[in-house]
Formats: sequence, structure tokens, C-alpha cells
Amino acid sequence: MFKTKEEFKYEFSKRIIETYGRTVEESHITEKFMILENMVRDYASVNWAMTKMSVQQHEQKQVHYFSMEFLMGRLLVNNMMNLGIYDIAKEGLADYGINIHELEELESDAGLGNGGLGRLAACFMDSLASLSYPAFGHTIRYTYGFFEQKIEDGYQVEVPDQWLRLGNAWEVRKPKHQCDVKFFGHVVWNGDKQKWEHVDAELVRAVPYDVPIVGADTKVTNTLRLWKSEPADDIPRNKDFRQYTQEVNDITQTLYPDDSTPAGKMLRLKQQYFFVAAGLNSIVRAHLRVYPDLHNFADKNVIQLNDTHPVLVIPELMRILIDDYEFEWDEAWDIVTHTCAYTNHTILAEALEKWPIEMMKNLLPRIYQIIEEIHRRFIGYVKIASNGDEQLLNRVMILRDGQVHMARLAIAGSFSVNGVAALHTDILKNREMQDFDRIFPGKFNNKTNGVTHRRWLAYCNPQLADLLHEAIGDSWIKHPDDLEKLKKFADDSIIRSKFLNVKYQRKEDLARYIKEHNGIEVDVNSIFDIQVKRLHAYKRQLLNIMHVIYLYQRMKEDPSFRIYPHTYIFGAKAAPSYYFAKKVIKLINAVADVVNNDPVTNQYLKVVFIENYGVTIAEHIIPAADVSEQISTAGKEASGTSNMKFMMNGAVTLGTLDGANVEIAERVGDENCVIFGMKVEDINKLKADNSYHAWDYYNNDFRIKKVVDSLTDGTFASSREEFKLIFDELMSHNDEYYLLADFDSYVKAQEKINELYKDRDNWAKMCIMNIAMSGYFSSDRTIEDYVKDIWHLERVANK
Ligand code: 26V
Repeated sequence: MFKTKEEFKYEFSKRIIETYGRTVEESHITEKFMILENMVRDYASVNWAMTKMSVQQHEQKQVHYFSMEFLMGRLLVNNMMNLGIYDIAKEGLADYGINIHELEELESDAGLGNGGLGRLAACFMDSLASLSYPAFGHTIRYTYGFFEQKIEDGYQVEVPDQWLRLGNAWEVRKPKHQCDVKFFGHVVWNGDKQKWEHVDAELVRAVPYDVPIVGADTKVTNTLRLWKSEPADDIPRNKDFRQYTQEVNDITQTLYPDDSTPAGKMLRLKQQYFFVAAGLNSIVRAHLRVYPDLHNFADKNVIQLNDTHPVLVIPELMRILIDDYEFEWDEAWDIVTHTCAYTNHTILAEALEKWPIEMMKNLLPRIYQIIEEIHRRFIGYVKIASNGDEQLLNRVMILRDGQVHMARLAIAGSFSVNGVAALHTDILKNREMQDFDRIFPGKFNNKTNGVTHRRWLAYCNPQLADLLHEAIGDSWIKHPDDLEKLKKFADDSIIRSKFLNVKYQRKEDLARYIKEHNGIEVDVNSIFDIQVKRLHAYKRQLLNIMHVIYLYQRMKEDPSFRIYPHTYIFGAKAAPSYYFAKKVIKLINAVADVVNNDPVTNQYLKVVFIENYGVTIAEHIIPAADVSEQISTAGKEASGTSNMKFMMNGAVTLGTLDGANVEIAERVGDENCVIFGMKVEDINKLKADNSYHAWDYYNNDFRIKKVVDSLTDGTFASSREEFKLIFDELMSHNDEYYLLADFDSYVKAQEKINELYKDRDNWAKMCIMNIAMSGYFSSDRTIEDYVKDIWHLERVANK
């Protein structure tokens, strides 16, 4: 493989000629791009093969991260950087007159996820490889990733994400690892063999596509295995072939963008079982290539279940052990419950998965039978532990009211259950899952989320990375805690002004993007106040835009009231059928139209909605932020991870005491963040006393009244009906997420930001302190915590 620029150039031109029969100069830009990708993949392949061999030879334990989502983003730059070949490639290409950035722009995001949960999985894969731990990711190879968002007339329009259009150079199809997955049919008792058999099943072929996960500054290269559905050889006789192939293709066609409706439930259950069954089949076969049997399965494999989506791993592994390898129930259960660990990512009741028993029985008859038996035994166990407390039994039953409760199955079948931030775990243990914490003392634990500081600082913000190198060296890349060395420069006026300069450059870059994509001219000297995340009522983008409306109204009314110039920037995708969320997007755009075009206010206030928020766009947006909006209703955001990315890039958190904000605030101290709003206890009290009345806030605070009235008085829409849904959510449904209750406190927090920002020098200090304290939020730390407490892995030997 190439080690120098000259070798790179030779290899590049040779491949272009061999593949396309043209010279570098004659080749098309997409050809150059694809050759570069292929070269990087082949470069990684050597380490990839070595890693697999080493793990086998040393009989190492591996973690298998099962997740319906991996929001990988682009891989080209990340892989070149991690391999340490970026500069060679960049300079080699420059010699041919090729700007590497132009090639980078041709790569599609692998957007195989909805938001935080999927991006977390991607960060974990990067940290695992970079820390040299053996790991496998399992997921679905969706033909279409998370939809592409277009904004038309202020409304969100969804367009399919055809991410595989130019092919995917990173994946390698591995038919040798394929298997068939069984759906439908029924279960019969085979008296001769003394076991249950699943007969008349419909088969679907699962074919894996492996993607190398390149660690940084290590030879370790792990695997992300993407499963694709295809017709099996043995096709169903009772079904038309076209219908069969259609149904087969549907399984891995689309990622569910909809975390809000029950639509397509059956298909989603099919997706879940499909990748779980295929993934487990490949793990078991790999195990048996190295060891004589499955008795040591739990010693060599740990399976982390990313939320309840892959929880069918529990009954499926039971099925494999009992039906295919003749284990007794107790022995099998012992293996399963020493192999599986479950991460919970939300306490929102509506997000906790349940499947209708009838559906499960029909689609997965043998799996359902096993779940029934798990349920029966679990009830027996709880009865003994509960001293006949019937109520308790009802609260924890896996099968209840015609449904399978997946989180309960997950807790029963896992040796570890973790939350994703201290507050979240606390709420799980002491409230939402209190019964389970009592039944299984010690099973619950916390693993505060993290993000890879390589992608989210070193690579996406080279200007800041350079400044850090200059100030504190580069040990922080290997040891993110070393960012703390920056603390002693927080008072250094040169570093402060250099930091402000970096921030300015990044704001200029984002301002250019906004000009190009939105046609809006923004003031680079204004405060860039940014909220980017999925659109959901609990995240309260509405509170943010209501505050903007308030500022606008006040400045219009009172010429003596002027704010420090602000640019409020939003980015958010709404689930296609989530009408409220879509209305909030329309409202943000409608407010932007009015405010940005009003000459009285527009040198003070601008609003920008950036279309199609995703990983790559985030890499441009986050480094440009002055203020990071993290304003969810306390108790609702399990962790949040953009809060960590913003912090790393030197933005000040404006947030509630929710999720990981609590830990951010703890680390940076009150003087380096702005916290506002009700705390979890305050909200619990309001709920317990039933004492929250949105109308009281409306009637008693003229600012609130004015803002709320503007939703239906035609200020922001020609039709008074346009935002009626939002009005109703606040006023008729008693403001479920307490926006009005937090409004005053939010206004004050925003005023505080204004004041703090005016003192540029101190502001720089605050930002520097945030960067300095952000090492804890590297996913390297999170992974080390998982390794120590849950996975118990050793590093790969040939790292
Ligand atoms: C699911 C649903 C489904 C029904 C309607 C409303 C709703 C709202 C949220 C969700 C989220 C499902 C799980 C999830 O994505 N959780 C996110 O996980 C991140 C990584 O741990 C964490 O940072 C976020 O706070 C958490 O929301």
C-alpha cells in the first residue's frame, strides 16, 4: 500500500486507467471519487483481515452491538484521517489538480438512523475500534435511509434518500455468511425427536454486507454488518412470486422515519426479527468455527441491545440453543442472560415498544411460544420475590392485555440494564422501572453517553484543533481528558482572542452556507444561537420560536428595546405523520419570513431554518455555534448528544436541567453555562397536585398572551387556521410540555446570554472552559465504562 505521495499518485492513476481506460485528467469526477474510496477501502482491508485473525487466534471475547440504526454519515474523510493517510492523499490529488474537498462532497451520508440513538451507535463503533476493542455492529442495509427533507413554502416535504445511487464502496457483499430467516407457518411437536418444530414457514434470505470500521491510530478494524433481504431458493408455493419478492424487498427497503405512529407495525416487527435472526445465526456459526460447542458462548460474546428494537435476540438465542443445539431450558437461559445487556434510551411511555400478541404469534410462532415460557417462568420468579403482591405482578408482566412488553422482556433476559445519563438512570431506577430495580437489585446501571471527539472536534473543526495543538499539544486526541490542560489558558488573552477568531471563521463558513441555501444574509457578529435535533414537542423548539416572536413583538412596540443582534438557527426533521411537529417547522419558517424582512428589526434579529439536518450538515453547523439550545422539558430527554458536540466546539449551553445537560453543568460550573426552567421535581409536584393551568399563564403574563394570540391572529399566516393546532396544543390540551411555565425563566436566561456575550473576553473564557471540560463526553470514556462494567473485553493483540 502507498506510504508516500508519489506512491499514492502512481496507484491512483494506475487504478483509473485499469478501471475506466482513461487517464486521470480525462476521468470524470465521480470516477476519481470512486477510485479514491476504493483505494481507502483496500488500504483498510489489510488491517481488517488481521483483526479478524487476531481475535480468532487469541480466542477473544467480542461485543456485538445490535441496533436498528447506525447513523454513520460520510466515511471517506473519517477513514483517511483514522488511517493517517489524509494528507498524503490530499497532496497527491492536488498534484493532479484535484481538490480533495470536491471529491469529499460526492459522498452520500449513510443515514441509517433517525437521530441520537443511531448516531450514538456510530460514535460507539468509532470509539471501539479506536480503543482497539473487538466489536461487531449488526443492523439493516436499508435501501433508502432517513428521508431527505425539502422545505417548500415553509412546509416539510419528504423525499426518498437514495444513498446507494453511486454505489457504496465501503461495503463488501458476503454471500458465504448468508442464511434464511423463517416467518409465519406454525409449530408442531415432533415426538420422535422430542422437540418443537417450526413448519410451513416462509423463508427469506438474509445476505450480509460488511463495512470496515477503521480505528484511529491503531491497526484494529472492526465490522459493521448490514443485512439485506432477498428471495430464498425455497420460495413459498402458495404465494405468487411477484408478491413474495415484493414482500421480501420491503423488509429492508426503508428505515422507519416514524417514531410516532403504529403504521406498518407488522413490517417493522419483520425487520426486527430479520436482522436479529440473521445476526445471531452468523455469530453462532463464527463461534463454532473456533470452539467445539456453545457452552462458552457467554464467555466469548456479549450482545448489547440498543433500545428494545433488537430484543428478539433473547427468545431467538433461546430458540437456537434449545431447538438447534439441544440445550435444556435452564442451561440456555443461563447463557442468554449472561450474554445480553440492554440499553434504555427513553422513558416516554409512548415510545416503549409493545407488540400485539396475535401479530407476534402469526409472524413468529416459535418465538412467541418461547416468550410465553419466559413470561411464565418470570411470573413464577416474581411471585416468590413479591410476597403475593398482585399489583406488582401486573405492573411487570411481559405479556399483558394482549401485548408483548419488549422493555420488560429485555430486563428479564439481560444481565445489565443501563440508562444513558445520570438523571435518566436515576429516573429509571426510582420511578419508571422501580419495580424491576427491586426485583433485580444491581442490574440497573448508568452509562452516560458520549460522542467521538475525532469526528466531532478534530476532523470537523480543524481550525479549533490547530489552536488546541498550539496551546496544549495533541495528547487530547488519544486522551480526551487532556483537554483539561486548556483550563489554564482560559485566562490567557492571546488564546481567548485566537479562539474568537476560530469561531468567527466557522461562523463565516456557516453564513456562506446559509446565504447559498436559504438566500438569507446573516450578521457574522450576531450571536449564533442554534437548536438542531429531531423535532418533537418535548424538545420544545416551539418555546424557542415563541421567544423569538416575543423579541420581535417587543422591538416593534418599543423602539428603546433592542437586543444584542441574534441569529436563531434551527435544523430539524419531523416524522412524516407527526402533524404538530410539521406545523412547528412551518411556524419557524413563517416567523423567519416576517422577521427577516422587517427593516425595523432585521439588523437585530434573524431566523434561519436549515433544511435536511443530518450528520454532514451538523459538522458545519455545530462548530459555528455561540449558544447551544438544550431546552427539553426536564425529565424527558434521556441524554441528548448534540449538547456534547456543541460543548466540545466551544458553545455555551442554554439549557434545562435535563439529560446530560445536568452533567455538563456540573462539570463547567454555573458560571460557564446558563441553566433555566423547572427541574424534574418541580414538574413532578405540578403533576401530583394537578395544579398546572396553562390559561393562568396566558391570563397573567401579557407577553405570553401576545405571543400565543399571534398564532391565530394572522400575523404569521394568511389563514387563522394555519397554526390553530399549535394554539390548541398549548391552550386546549393544557400545554403538556410546560412551555408557558418555563417561558419567563427562558426569557431571563436569554437576557443573561445577551449580557454575557457583550463581554467578549469573558465569553471566550466561558467557551474555552466548555472545551476544556468536554473530554468526559468523548465516547471513548463511555466505551471504557461499558468495557469495565458490562462487556469485560481485552484489547486486540496486534493493535
Ligand atoms: C421515540 C418516540 C416514539 C413515539 C413518539 C415519541 C418518541 C420520542 C422519542 C423517541 C426516542 C426513542 C429512543 C431514542 O432515540 N432516544 C434518544 O437516545 C439518545 C441516545 O441515547 C439520547 O441522547 C436522546 O436523549 C434520546 O431521546
